[in-house]
Amino acid sequence: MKKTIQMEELVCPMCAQKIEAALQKAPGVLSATVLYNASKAKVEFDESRTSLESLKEVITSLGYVVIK
Ligand SMILES: [Cu+2]
Repeated sequence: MKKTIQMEELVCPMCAQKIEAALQKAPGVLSATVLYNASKAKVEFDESRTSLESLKEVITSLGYVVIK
């Protein structure tokens, strides 16, 4: 399943890299790309192993705000 997570505006490209690395390490994630300019995370995941909500939690646990 592929989903896009919209975050509040990212402060710098390092934020995007940090979120991307954390998502890539999360269980069940097949691929993750964070677009710094758009403040969006594109994630492809195995829905039998994780959920969109869990992935949003990965982002919020790093201190970033998920809009939708
Ligand atoms: Cu930053």
